[in-house]
Order: sequence, then structure tokens, then C-alpha cells
Amino acid sequence: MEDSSRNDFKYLFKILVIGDVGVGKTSLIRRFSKGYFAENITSTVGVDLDSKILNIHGDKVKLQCWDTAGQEKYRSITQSYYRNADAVIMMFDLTNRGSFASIPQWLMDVQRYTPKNAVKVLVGNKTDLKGAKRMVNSRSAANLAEFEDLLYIETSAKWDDNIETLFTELAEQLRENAKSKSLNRLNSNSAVTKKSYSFVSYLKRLGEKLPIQSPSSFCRI
Ligand SMILES: Nc1nc2c(ncn2[C@@H]2O[C@H](COP(=O)(O)OP(=O)(O)O)[C@@H](O)[C@H]2O)c(=O)[nH]1
Ligand SMILES: [Mg+2]
Repeated sequence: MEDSSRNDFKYLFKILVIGDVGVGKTSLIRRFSKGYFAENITSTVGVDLDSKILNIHGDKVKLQCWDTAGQEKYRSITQSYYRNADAVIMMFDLTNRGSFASIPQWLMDVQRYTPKNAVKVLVGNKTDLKGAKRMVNSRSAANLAEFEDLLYIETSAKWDDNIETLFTELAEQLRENAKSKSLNRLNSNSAVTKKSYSFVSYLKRLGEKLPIQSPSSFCRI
């Protein structure tokens, strides 16, 4: 399926991963690119970069994940990282209400600095921590995502839950967008970005499991 050793690929996409300290950004990237989880990781200073090549419908798609190591503490992510991003993963910790409350602020930077057509995904991490530890319910997060036009998915870097799905869906979406962009250039039409159907069906499945709440519930976190 994947091949990270060779450097031939058809598409290269840059994915910026942001969110409060401790939500699991480094763990998510490590799980995806290297396939393991380490309980105690020392935080890196500067920018960390990890890549992996996925085979998407016969095309080699290289995903380059930019880990905002250390800079997230003061939300001082250098603007150029936003500007160069094809996709942004905004992450929060499902067991940390504050990390979810920070998402609108992260989103402000994303909206200010990233290209308009960048794919934006909201990720609630640490699904392995269940019961009383869980502080943000799926409905609140899904509502926020819908309101802000983000894709939403819940993951566990520890248990390897939905990590492959997240990056495969992202790669498919980015590849689709790149293809329609070049098609549109040919047809001199404007680019159309569509939500990935799988993400939508994931959200639908999520919705089926959840009690219906008022649409404004995402405000009360
Ligand atoms: N239970 C659990 N812990 C996690 C998960 N992902 C990360 N962690 C832990 O959360 C802490 C912060 O993770 P890290 O990847 O350094 O977060 P970052 O500051 O956002 O890069 C570490 O102790 C990780 O072991 C997860 O999916 N489940
Ligand atoms: Mg980190």
C-alpha cells in the first residue's frame, strides 16, 4: 500500500497539524508515518516533519505532515507554514475541554493565513479514554465542524483508531481537488471543492449514534 522509502510520487501535499500542547499532534503524526505510539515523548523544539506515501487509486500521494513542535504554546505558528499548507488538521483532546475551547482561536489563524481551498479537518483525539474522562461529546464537536465547514473525525493515536482513515480520506480529498483544479484550468471554470463522501458518511454514522441536541450546543462547552 504505502512506500515511504522511495521518492517517486505523483502528488505532494503539505498538511499542517495544529492544536494546543498535549492534544496528541506528535503522537498522531508518529502513528501515521512510523506506525507506533510512545507514551513518553519529549517535545521537539522547532518544526518537525514526517512524510508517508500512500497509494490512492493507483497514484502515489506523498503526505508531508508539519508538526508545530513547541510553537503551539503561544499560537506563534509562523505564517509561512499556514500559507504553504494544502490541508490543516486542527486537533483537540476529547478529555480536555480547554483544548476544544481553543479551536475557534486556532481557526481564526487558519482562516486568516491558509489558502481558501485548503482542506480543514477537526480531529478529536484520545477516543481510548472513555467514560468519565471524556469531556467533549461528539455532537458538540460535530456541530462546530458543521457550522465552520470543517470535516470531523475522532481518533486515538494510542489505539490506532481512525488514523489510517483520517489520512487516507485526506489524501483522497486533496487528490480530487488537485485533479479538478487542473481540469478546471483546462475548462477555465472555477475550482469546486467537495466534501469527501466518506467523511460525510462517517459524520452521518456518528450522528446516528448520538442523541439530537440543539444546534447551538457547541457554544456551551
Ligand atoms: N490515551 C491517549 N494518550 C495520548 C494519545 N495521543 C497522545 N497521547 C498522550 O498525550 C500526551 C501528549 O501527546 P503529544 O503527541 O506530545 O501531544 P502534542 O503536544 O500535541 O504534540 C503524551 O503523553 C501522549 O502519550 C491518545 O490517542 N490516547
Ligand atoms: Mg508535539
